[in-house]
Amino acid sequence: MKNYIAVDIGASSGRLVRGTLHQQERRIELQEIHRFSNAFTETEGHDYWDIDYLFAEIIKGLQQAKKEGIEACTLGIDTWAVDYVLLDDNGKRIHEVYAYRDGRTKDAPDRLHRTISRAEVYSRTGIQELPFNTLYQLYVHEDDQLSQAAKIIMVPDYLYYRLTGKLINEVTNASTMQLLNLAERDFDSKLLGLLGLRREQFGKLTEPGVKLGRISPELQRQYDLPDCELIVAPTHDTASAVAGVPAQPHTSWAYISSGTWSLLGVERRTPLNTAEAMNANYTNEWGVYGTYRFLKNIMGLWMIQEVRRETQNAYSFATLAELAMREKPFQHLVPCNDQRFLNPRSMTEEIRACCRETGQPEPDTIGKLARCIFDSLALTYKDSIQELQRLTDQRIDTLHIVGGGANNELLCQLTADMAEIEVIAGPSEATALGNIAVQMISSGQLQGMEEARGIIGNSVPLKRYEPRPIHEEEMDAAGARWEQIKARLVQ
Ligand code: LFR
Repeated sequence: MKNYIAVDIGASSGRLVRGTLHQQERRIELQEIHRFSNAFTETEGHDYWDIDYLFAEIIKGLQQAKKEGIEACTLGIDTWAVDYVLLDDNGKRIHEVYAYRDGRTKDAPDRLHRTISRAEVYSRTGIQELPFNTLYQLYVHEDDQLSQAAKIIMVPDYLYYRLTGKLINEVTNASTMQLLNLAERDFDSKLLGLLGLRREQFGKLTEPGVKLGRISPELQRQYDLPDCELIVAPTHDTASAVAGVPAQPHTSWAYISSGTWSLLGVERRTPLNTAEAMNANYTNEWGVYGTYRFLKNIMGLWMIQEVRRETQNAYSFATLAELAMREKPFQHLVPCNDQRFLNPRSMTEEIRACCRETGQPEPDTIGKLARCIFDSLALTYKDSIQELQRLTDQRIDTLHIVGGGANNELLCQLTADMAEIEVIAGPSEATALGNIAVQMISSGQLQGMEEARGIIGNSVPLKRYEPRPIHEEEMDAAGARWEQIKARLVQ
């Protein structure tokens, strides 16, 4: 049976997962080969990723695959987006890779938009303003390094480069640079000009599914790796996750890719970069096979991950959900998308301070903190679903929740209740499945996305949540407070 391996690296962990296709049963079987942790660390006041460590973990995972009897495979890589690597003429890294939560871009949007308006950037790129977009990161990057850079590629492009020696800019990740022109489907010359960059400093824009060739023979010999053919995955993890949504054809669906971030949106054939979409901060990231991910970034499980980390990981995520379930709902609400929660010194303290400032009692137990986060996320999802229906002029019947958050029953049920929508939760491994599905399509094993999504839906148990009636008085009081809190949101 053919082996398809997904390297899927998120902000808090990475894994190598093997997929095999059982044609008769119409399902993909996943098996985790190797898992490792990931985190950015602070050095001299800045946050960086350890990219050599990530590369070494990929090599370890491939060696493990060989030990488990995998002699040959195809391989696709996805990671988070927006972070980049500058290479010199010899293909060597010029700098360590800044992590997008690093505070150096905090004021960059305001400064850059004195030169070019937000509206113009949005109409060119269709990308929502997030302070960490590559556009803003490059804007504040050390000038001498930028001018020395022979190539500027994204993190997964760099990992492909280390494995094969081939230099590309894969499109789903490249679109998050906020430097691609929607109409021309190439780098935007005006924006490059503003940054003092040239088109030649980027690689060839490359679509997912393209075959890149084998792992270099030197690496294969040096580390005794399986014989792997690299296929360009949707290298942005969110693009892979959306490819892995088990949507049924001819239904009207939205998704939340629920991990460190909650990415809530719809898949579209055409971008939607109107003024209303810009004001609501919706993005048009490029997806697989010419689609667009019209979505919004919501702060997501990062908030609970951070609160948990601050307890020295004393509680499992399941325990946190249980503790939250025992708490009275809607006692403490925070506007999740306030930038103050992007990378605070202490998430616990930041949530408490926000409650204090908005005249609410402070969540003083771990259960109350967890409840506050889940209630606030569910209310944010509700707002975004309504917004999405308005902006796209489309009724949404089903909300697919994929990613790790699909396992959080409390949050899934709360979302169904708040947004008054049917939720289908799973698969939690949608990113790996989407990555692998594109490899299978590229290898001619699957016909296209429709077939892939059908098979993905058949591969894992999906859980359905119907909206339950909400206690009206409770909701009215919470709703009024929620509106007041949001009105104070500092974007
Ligand atoms: C999710 C994600 C989001 C992106 C953020 C930063 O892992 O890739 O899509 O906005 O991380 O890259």
